[in-house]
Amino acid sequence: MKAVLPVLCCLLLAGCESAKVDEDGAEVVLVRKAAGAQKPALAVNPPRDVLAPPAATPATAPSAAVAEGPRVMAGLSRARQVPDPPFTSTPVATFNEPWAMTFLPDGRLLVTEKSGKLRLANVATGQVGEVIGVPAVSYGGQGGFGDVVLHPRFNETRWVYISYAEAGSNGTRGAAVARAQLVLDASGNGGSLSNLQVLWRQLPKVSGSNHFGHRMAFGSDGKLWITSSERDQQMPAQDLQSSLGKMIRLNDDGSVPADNPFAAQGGIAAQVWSLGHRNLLGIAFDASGRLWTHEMGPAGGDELNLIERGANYGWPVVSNGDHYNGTPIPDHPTRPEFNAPEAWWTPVIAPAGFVIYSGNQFPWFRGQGFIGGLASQALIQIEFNGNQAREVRRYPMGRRIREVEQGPDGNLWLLEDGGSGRLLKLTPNRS
Ligand SMILES: [Ca+2]
Ligand SMILES: [Ca+2]
Repeated sequence: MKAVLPVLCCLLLAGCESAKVDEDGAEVVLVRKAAGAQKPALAVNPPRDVLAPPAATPATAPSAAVAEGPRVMAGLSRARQVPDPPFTSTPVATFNEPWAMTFLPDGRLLVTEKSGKLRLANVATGQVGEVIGVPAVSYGGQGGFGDVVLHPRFNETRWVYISYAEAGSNGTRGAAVARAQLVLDASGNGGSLSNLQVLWRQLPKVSGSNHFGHRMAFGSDGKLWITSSERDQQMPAQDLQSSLGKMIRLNDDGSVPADNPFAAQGGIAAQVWSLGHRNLLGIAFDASGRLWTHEMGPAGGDELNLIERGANYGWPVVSNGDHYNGTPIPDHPTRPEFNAPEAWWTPVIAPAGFVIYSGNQFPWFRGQGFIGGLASQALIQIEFNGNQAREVRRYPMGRRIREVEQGPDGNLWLLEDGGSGRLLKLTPNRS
C-alpha cells in the first residue's frame, strides 16, 4: 500500500511545482519521482479543485471531501444538523509569509511574518500594524520568525512568547524561544515588545535551514511546551543530550520542571518530555488535557501523535514513510517498543498549524481537531475518540494552509502560506 499511495500526492500537486519553494521542498522531489508509477487506488478531487484561483469575494468551502471515502461517510452519517458545507471562508487581510497567529483577549490578532515582523491586526477592519522589538531572526529556507503564543495569565503578566530561528557561529542556526511584555500603542494600531528574555535555545546549532519546529503551547499545568524538530539531522532525535527531535517542557520562566521524565539526567535531557520526533509543526491540548502533535514524515508517513511522558516516537529508526532517496525505513508496527502514530498519512498532507475546537460558533465541531495542509492545500478535520484519532473530512482550500486558530468569537481562522498569504475567517453556514 505504501508504494501505491504516494501517487495520490502527485495528482494533488500536479502543475503546482513552481509554487512550492520552501516547506519540505524535498516532498516535491518525491512527487516528481513517483509520477508515472502505479495508478491511485482511491478517488481524489481533480487537480482543478486544488489549483483553482481563490475567489476575490467570500468563498464557500467545497462540499466534496477528498480522501478517506468510507471514513467520510461514517463521519457524516451521524444524526447532526450540520450544514454542508459547514462554513464560509472570507479573506480579511494579507500578510507577507505569515507563519503563526494568536488572538489577544480583546479580539485583535498577532501574526508573525517569517522574515521577522510581528503584526497586529484588527480583524474587524482589516487594518494591520506592527509590533516592534522582535529579535533578529535567521531568515531563509524553513527558518525565520516562528510561533507566537500568550502567557496563560496574559492580562496580568503581558508576556508574549515568540520562537524564531537564530544564527550561530560558522553558518549554523537553531530555534530559540523568548518572552517579552507587549505594550500596545494608544492608537491601537501597533506596539512594542519590552523586557525581552531568551528562555530556550535548540542545541546543538547546525548548518542547514530545515526542520526547526518551534511551535509552542501552554498546558493546563501552566508549563510551556515547545516542539523541537530534528533539523534534518535524523539520529540526534534519539539522543537525549540533543534538543533535536524532542518535545520540550519548561516552566513559564524557562526553568526546568523537576517532574520532567529525564530530569535526573540533567543537561538537555532534563528539558525533554518525549523523543524520536521528526518535524513537528502542530501542537494542541484537548479538553481532557491530552497533548497531541503532528509531524511531517519523510517520503510518506506524516503522523498525528498522542504525546506520552518519556515515550520514544521512533524517528529515524521507524517511520511509515521512506527516505527521499527511496531507501526503505521499517514501518512502525515492526518495532512495537516505539510509540506509533494515532493517525498517519501517505500520501502526505504536509501538516502545519493545529487547533482542537472548543467554541460556540460551530457546536458540531467541538472537540474536533483542524490541521492546516501545505502540500495538500486543505483543512483537515480530525475526530478524536479518547486516545484514538482519525481524519473524517478534508476541505480543499486552494492554497497551502500554514496556520489554524480559534478566535475569541468562536470562528475558525486560517493563514495561507507564502508571499501574499491571506487571513481567512471561517464562519458557520446555516443548516
Ligand atoms: Ca496559533
Ligand atoms: Ca513516529
